[in-house]
Amino acid sequence: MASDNFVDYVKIFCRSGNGGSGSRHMKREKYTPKGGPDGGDGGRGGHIILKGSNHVWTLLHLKYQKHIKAEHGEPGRGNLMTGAEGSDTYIEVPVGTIARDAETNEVLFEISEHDEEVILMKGGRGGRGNNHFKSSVNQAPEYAQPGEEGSEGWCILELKVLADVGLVGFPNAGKSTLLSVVSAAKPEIANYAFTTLRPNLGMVEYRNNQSFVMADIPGIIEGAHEGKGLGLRFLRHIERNAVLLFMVPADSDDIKKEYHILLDELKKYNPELLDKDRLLAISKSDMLDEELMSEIAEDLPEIESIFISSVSGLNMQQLKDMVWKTLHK
Ligand SMILES: Nc1nc2c(ncn2[C@@H]2O[C@H](COP(=O)(O)OP(=O)(O)OP(=O)(O)O)[C@@H](O)[C@H]2O)c(=O)[nH]1
Ligand SMILES: [Mg+2]
Repeated sequence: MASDNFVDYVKIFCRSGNGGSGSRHMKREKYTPKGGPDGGDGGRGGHIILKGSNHVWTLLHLKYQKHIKAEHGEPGRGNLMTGAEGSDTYIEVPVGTIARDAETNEVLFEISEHDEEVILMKGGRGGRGNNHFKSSVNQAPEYAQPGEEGSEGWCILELKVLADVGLVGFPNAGKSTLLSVVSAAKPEIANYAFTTLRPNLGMVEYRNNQSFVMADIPGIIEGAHEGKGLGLRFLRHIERNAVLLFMVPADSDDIKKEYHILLDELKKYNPELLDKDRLLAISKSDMLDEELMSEIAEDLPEIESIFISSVSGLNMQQLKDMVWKTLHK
């Protein structure tokens, strides 16, 4: 069985650092007994920063670290010395991570590159020292600004599946087998439902050294939109421009019907999924002879379809051409 250490969703509580307070120091030196205000500014509080990394693949490392804090800034001091900034706290996340405000569910931003840094929670500004508040009427202000407080709140981090093609099908349709044949990925394959529990990604080499990424996701079942099974959960955040490749096995009793059940689950889950381009592959077609194939071809859903077999290799290149053409149309 696939291990469940593929964590693609975490809720974390973040608190950025408070700004340090400004100083109210008065200059007092041997020859300048009334030197006036020389209080420095407080240091800024530490930010909480998300940083994209190619070295992490999941959000597992955040699953058990729910509270993340950054340091407070130091107060300003005399002689116009600014307080030290609170150090920032970096959270390493995989490329393709989306940050949301947990309260409003609003998407804040997305990390799309290695080393990209975005502030998730800003540290408080340091307060200004009394030196700034000197005026013609008050040459020796006893006042300095307090540091601004840091922010705190719950955030959601979610991982998108960065793929160009998503395989959509009932369990056992042959999705993982297809991925294993067209890419170097080695997903688990077995003759039972729900072999795949987390997405497998594979790079499909295409003509002229071009390539696209295919995602094999867990099988989708009737009632999936009500939370049954896992497949739709991953489909939720597949790349915006991805093509959906539906897979229905050749030995299905009713290919058209099966396709429509899948489509219906997608629609009930999130109608926006229907905005994606769709293709249909009739898998395991090595089980068909010419006659059966043309009989089935008479009654297919009205989308671009192709008979394939990962076992015999039937139409593998044609399938890639079809996907490529759809991705680049
Ligand atoms: N005859 C034939 N059998 C196939 C073909 N592709 C896959 N199978 C078999 O179908 C069964 C299921 O294959 P998987 O690739 O694990 O199916 P899946 O869609 O990934 O299934 P889940 O992960 O459970 O959703 C396995 O026993 C495969 O050997 C094919 O082209 N022809
Ligand atoms: Mg599978």
